[in-house]
Amino acid sequence: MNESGIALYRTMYMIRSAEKSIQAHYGEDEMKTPMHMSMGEEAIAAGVCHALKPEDQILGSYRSHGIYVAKTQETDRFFAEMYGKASGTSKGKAGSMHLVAPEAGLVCTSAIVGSSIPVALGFAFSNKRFKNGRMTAVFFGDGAIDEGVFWESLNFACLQKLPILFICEDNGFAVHSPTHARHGYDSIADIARKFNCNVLQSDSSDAEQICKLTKDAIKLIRDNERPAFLYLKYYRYLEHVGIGEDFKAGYRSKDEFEQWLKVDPVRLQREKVLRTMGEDRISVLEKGIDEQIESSRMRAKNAAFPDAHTAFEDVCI
Ligand SMILES: Cc1ncc(C[n+]2csc(CCOP(=O)(O)OP(=O)(O)O)c2C)c(N)n1
Repeated sequence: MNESGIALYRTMYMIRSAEKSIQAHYGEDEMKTPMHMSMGEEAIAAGVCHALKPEDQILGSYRSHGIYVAKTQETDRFFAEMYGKASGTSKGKAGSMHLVAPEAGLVCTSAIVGSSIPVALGFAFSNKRFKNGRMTAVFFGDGAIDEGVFWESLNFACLQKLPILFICEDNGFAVHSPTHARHGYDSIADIARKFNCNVLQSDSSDAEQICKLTKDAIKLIRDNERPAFLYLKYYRYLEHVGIGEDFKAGYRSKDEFEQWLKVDPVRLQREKVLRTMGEDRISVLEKGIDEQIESSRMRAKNAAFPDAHTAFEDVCI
């Protein structure tokens, strides 16, 4: 196992541990923000972010805990935002759906489906114009494909040959509506292929494979001077919004979930790392991360709320 395999496991474990901590404490009703959890999706967040350089930019949706942790590798400001505290990523005013970390390249995340996509185009356009070599990656769900802005943006990016990576994370549902009930075509990837862009796809939950695919996509973007579209499948473990399971809602089955659990991304990578690291060293690594998460959470819980007079600062009114 090389260093990058261990680094990928470290990142995925940190994402999972942070969300488990949210699950354990959300019921105390001190984190007031709605939660769109990333469990099941860790290989995409970690795989893509590890393939990017620190100066590269990413943008995402309201389901962005995974990409935040993967790109920043930090959890203090993350938990402070969950608790609505002044030390949070947006000074406690935005919550889980609007995480930002511009210093680490996380430009923005947004609650409005598809809305980060045209913003990403602006960054890619600027990068191309200033020839600074930075890559822009924008993450969105299959529901964003239903928005006209996705197709307009894909067209503009292809026309202008922008250095941009579109990442569609298809979990098969927009809230409870399955893809086949919303799309009058069979394959998003096939349609994207008709545009002048590089299309790559995978249904793997192996973070090393996703990382390799992303590196291939970036090379194609640079070599062909064309955007790339990564179409990736994963299974959302928890309800659309909230911290629990929703198999009783009747729109999907627990059997399906159990099939995906067999290829759980975090466990898959752990098994690979175990072969070279051994159980004792992995346990030390995991314990260190769990302690970091608990210390971030406690610091956030005990931190100060923003002053009332700051309510109208940093906002457009
Ligand atoms: C423009 C817009 N329309 C509708 C909604 C309501 N809405 C919130 S999440 C969601 C489903 C999006 O599904 P998908 O893009 O597949 O992302 P996932 O939640 O599966 O990660 C919808 C329709 C919204 N937030 N924004």
